[in-house]
Amino acid sequence: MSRLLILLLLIYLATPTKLTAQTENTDSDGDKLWDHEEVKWGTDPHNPDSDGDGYKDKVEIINGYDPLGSGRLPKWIRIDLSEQSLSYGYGPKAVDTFIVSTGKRGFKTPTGEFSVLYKHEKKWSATYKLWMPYWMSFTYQGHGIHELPYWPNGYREGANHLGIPVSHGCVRLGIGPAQKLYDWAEAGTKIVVME
Ligand SMILES: [Ca+2]
Ligand SMILES: [Ca+2]
Ligand SMILES: [Ca+2]
Repeated sequence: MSRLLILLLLIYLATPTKLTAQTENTDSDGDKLWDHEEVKWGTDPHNPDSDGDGYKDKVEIINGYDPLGSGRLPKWIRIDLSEQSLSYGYGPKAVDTFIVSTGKRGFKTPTGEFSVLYKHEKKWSATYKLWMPYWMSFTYQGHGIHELPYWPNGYREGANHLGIPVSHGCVRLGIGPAQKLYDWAEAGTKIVVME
């Protein structure tokens, strides 16, 4: 073999992108979680059922259970005021991200750690005389997450307000995402509101 061929072979073998591509497409234990995903979750890439409870790692994860022990993975909702976005997930997994509208100047949505206090499919705001569908309360001062509100005459807050902080402190979600989050979250789900 010529020197050039040997050199090319060495470069080929030493190329890191090639190595990355290999681990990304490897599922050593056949549990349908790639090896690099197992690293992220902390599960054993050489054992399809890391905690030995009879359920495969991937099966536990897609159903929201802890692949490394008993019980469910903790659910979380994260609201980013500067990004005007809401993400949610469980354990290290982010499920989805939605655009929101949070509190305007003087009505800023409070930052910190909260949890879903209670849910109500269609809550009436006595203060503002409007309906707030898919309501999830997270403070005792009346802050909640809900769908774009609408008035008794049927007029609905415009979706063009999403991405702009124009609410009275609540976190407004679009039609579709609001119900999706409402159906997924439960009383006690952790909520973090950050700047
Ligand atoms: Ca695997
Ligand atoms: Ca595994
Ligand atoms: Ca298991």
